[in-house]
Amino acid sequence: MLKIIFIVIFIFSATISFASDISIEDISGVFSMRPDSGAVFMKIKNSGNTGDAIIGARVDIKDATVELHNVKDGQMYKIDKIPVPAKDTVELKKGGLHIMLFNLPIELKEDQEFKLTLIFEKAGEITVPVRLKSSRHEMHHHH
Ligand SMILES: [Cu+2]
Repeated sequence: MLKIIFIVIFIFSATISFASDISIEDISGVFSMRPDSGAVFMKIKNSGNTGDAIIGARVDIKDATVELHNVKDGQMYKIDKIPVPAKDTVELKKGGLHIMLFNLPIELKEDQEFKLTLIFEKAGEITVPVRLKSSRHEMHHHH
């Protein structure tokens, strides 16, 4: 009897994880001018028929804080959610929407992997690996 319950739970949870219409591609990250902050970029694809939105995020780094940001007239500002419309792809990129990391420890090195968990209104939590490049490296590319 117990065995049957386990099997049922397993199938149920497997269905949930595959039911998500959200997929995440091209993840990149960069340290900001301040070494204790950084920004994460990616493409978020919604292949479903229902709109979704990122409503929060966290990282597995002690004391670090995470905000959803957008940029207007060269100034970034905090937003409450990042909408991901049905059958659409939202691009988080430099100069636009991004995930902002604050209070990063001095020990966090370039290319050191950590986990970013995005909280979606409908799809729930999706965790992806992230590495930050130094901003000097990034500036070199853009100037
Ligand atoms: Cu920002």
